[in-house]
Amino acid sequence: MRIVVLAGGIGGARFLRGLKSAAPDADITVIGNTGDDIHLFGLKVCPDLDTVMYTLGGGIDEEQGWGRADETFQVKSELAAYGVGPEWFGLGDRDFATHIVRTQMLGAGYPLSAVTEALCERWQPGVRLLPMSDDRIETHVAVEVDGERKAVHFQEYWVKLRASVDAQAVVPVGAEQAKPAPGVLEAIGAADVILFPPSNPVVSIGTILAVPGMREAIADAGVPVVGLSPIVGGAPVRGMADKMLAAVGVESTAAAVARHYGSGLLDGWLVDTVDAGAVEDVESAGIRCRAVPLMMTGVEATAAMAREALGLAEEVR
Ligand code: GDP
Ligand code: FO1
Ligand code: CA
Repeated sequence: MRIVVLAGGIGGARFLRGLKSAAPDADITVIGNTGDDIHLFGLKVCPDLDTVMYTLGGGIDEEQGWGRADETFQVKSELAAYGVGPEWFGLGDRDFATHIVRTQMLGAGYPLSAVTEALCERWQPGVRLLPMSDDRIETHVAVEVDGERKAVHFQEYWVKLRASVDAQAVVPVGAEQAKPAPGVLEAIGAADVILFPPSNPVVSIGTILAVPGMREAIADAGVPVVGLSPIVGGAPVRGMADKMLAAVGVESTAAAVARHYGSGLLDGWLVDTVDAGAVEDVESAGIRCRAVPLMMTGVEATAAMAREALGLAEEVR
């Protein structure tokens, strides 16, 4: 079975670990979000691609959900001693090596997709990890700070400002001119099922869908598209999805997120058991819906979620 998964960072990566366990023989292609990417110290950092790569490759800091296990921060403190920041973004020594290799290869002329493949040679994530695009796309968030309206990089909004101010708009800068990376449209066209893990609907999956041609390819694939809600009991399990959803005028409920994707894109939607009351609402929007446990407390619980998603895909096929 060929499965295509659109993934952000932590939510996407953890779901993929469960999916691999639930479908060990499946051929899984991951289309990763690159809207969170940021250039720091002359290096290109791809948080969501790295989170997927490290999580599936066994190098992730499990508790934190991003960055490397057993990390140290010598380089960061040496940079700070020179007065070179930003200090608000925690790049560790082990992680730095990834960004150095990536930046060196990009400088030599390799596209991000080829660089990602090369990095995955080491990590062996057990999936084919493709960036959504080789073109530079950066999510910016419009905020008002001290009466001044400005746009900040998504990482500045989340990591520096800790999403403490409301987001007025979210813009995937560069998306309109971008093309899907090589292999992306082909993987979608050859898929037997397409899954949206419980990733951020705006700054992870929304950004991937903003790449021209992506939505159409998914709709035209003619295969079941099933998603899992990242919103449980009216709030994100972690992160700032509520702020991002508010910025695009969507309520932070499992049903509202399903309606936001819409029946033109989604065939099936899983909500958590605490949101069983939302099933009828989602189904009235033309999307088949089930309520099942959606907390990724471990690989087995997550594998059960993946089996439910694949089961729902068979039902709507
Ligand atoms: P990020 O790039 O690291 O923010 O990760 P993603 O975009 O892939 O996923 C973020 C989303 O995962 C957040 O909106 C969370 O609410 C959701 N999430 C995290 N853990 C869980 C979980 O155990 N269950 C569910 N249903 N959602 C989760
Ligand atoms: N998240 C933080 O909250 N603080 C950090 O200092 C931080 C550093 C960082 C470095 C590399 C990396 O791959 C991810 C990192 N993250 C950090 C996570 C990342 O900013 C976010 O979780 C996602 O991009 C949110 O979608
Ligand atoms: Ca992310």
